[in-house]
Amino acid sequence: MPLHPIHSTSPMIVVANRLPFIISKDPENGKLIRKQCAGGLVTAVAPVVVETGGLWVGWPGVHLEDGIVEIPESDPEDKSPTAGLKSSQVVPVDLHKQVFDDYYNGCCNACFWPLFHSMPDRAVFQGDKWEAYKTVNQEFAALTVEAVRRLKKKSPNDVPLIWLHDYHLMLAANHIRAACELEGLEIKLAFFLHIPFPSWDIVRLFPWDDELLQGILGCDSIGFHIEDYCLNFIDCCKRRLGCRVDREYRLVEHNMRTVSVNHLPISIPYDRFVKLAESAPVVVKNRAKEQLLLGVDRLDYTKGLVHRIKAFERLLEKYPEHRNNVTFLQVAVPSRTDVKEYQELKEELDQLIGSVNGKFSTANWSPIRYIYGCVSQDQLAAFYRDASVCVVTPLRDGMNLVAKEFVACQTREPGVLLLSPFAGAGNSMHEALLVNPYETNEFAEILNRALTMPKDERELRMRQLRRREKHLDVNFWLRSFLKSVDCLADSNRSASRILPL
Ligand code: GDG
Repeated sequence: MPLHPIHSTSPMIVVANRLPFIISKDPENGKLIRKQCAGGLVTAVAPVVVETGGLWVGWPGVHLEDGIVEIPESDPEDKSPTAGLKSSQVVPVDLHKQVFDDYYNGCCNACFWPLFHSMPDRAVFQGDKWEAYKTVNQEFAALTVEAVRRLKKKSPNDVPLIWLHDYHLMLAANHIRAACELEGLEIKLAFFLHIPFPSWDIVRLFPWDDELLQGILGCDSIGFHIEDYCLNFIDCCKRRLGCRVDREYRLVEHNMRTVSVNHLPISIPYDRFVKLAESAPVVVKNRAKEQLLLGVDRLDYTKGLVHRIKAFERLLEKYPEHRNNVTFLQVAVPSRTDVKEYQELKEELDQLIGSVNGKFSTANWSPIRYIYGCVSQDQLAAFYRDASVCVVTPLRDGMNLVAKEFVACQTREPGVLLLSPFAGAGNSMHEALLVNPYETNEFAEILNRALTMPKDERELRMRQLRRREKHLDVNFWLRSFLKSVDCLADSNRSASRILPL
């Protein structure tokens, strides 16, 4: 549960590509069990779904045709945020394997992911994949309407709040709206995008951009991480669809409805990370002798991992005094491993890291420690706490939670955050050192500046960063969202009025 319970006036139906846990078979007895995903979204939102008696609609991570017939109840020992979520509150979306593959890999990952990260050369536009995307969005919509019926049967006067998540579900809203209107079911519809919303120049490359924009506009309220993405979206609606818009109040008129566009920067369960850091095992014993540069990312081409290693190599060339003292620890979580581009990226990174290590390693020291895999949250918190510098340098990123988690875990000697201006987080974490990941020399200079920054400057910067992130945590994000859709129960309203630092 969140530390400060957040009350919604409406039962919430979350609709996301994935359920808040993965279902798998217990290897010992073959029984179905829930495996937790510890993301910020689940931590913040699952308790509200539990508390409002709402529902979570999503793909269970396996195809039901693989033999899964029902959602298991949570384990009695389960202390995760989804523990209170009864199996009756979970709506699994059963999708045909081929259709799912075309929708998920063919359209979401091969087209929307690169396009929305402003990398159009990587985007593949295929009509049949777009058709699969439409089909899957209709299926999600149909199950969501079914979920509304269930809630209405139980309490007819409630107005369910449907919250659609991310680029997988940009076309579901109009189907839900039409079906509910036909049956006289009153609802509120909101959408939140976790990745950037690019400029009109990029969006117009998508051959079916009008359908896409109209799909998103099926919601009453649309949320993006930062103001730039809001303005990009509003601009697209005006230029492609000819909508009347108000940039100042962030409103778009479409189909006789007024849609509000809100910037809602997502964040992390700050206090939970502080607690983790306080009890995490020691990684660096003596910072005077050993400095850790840390990178934590999914292995994805948007995260700028190759650029980062090249800059570190340049640092070691230009500033040999760092050799033997500084280690770059990169945690790269495997992601989309069946996609060729991701396999190629892994090979490129493996080779680059091998060559840098070969070039500089001595009998007692190697410059790069590379973990290709997922570490536990305790271990992650230990890395965050003991790192001298956290290097968050994506080429493009919706927000980036790693930057925020690092700051929360800096409970001892203050380190330095290096941040790309192309991450949404770069918009508000002003005390970080900003670095353009494309400029290797400048990048190496800033790495050196971070490693040699005086303690009082580090302290000052980190104190400010921590104050802001503590206040603007994931619960603040959730409250701001509920306020924007007018679903925040009164007892919480005053808390959300406190202005950011
Ligand atoms: C998308 C958007 C936006 C990473 N390695 C390990 C591990 N992690 C956890 C981190 C963090 C999460 O994964 C990564 O979140 P990011 O925000 O950095 O990036 P995406 O996965 O691309 O997320 C992004 C986000 O959605 C939210 O809206 O900020 O811009 O791209 O929480 O801690 N966790 C564990 N072990 C690891 O090795 N346990």
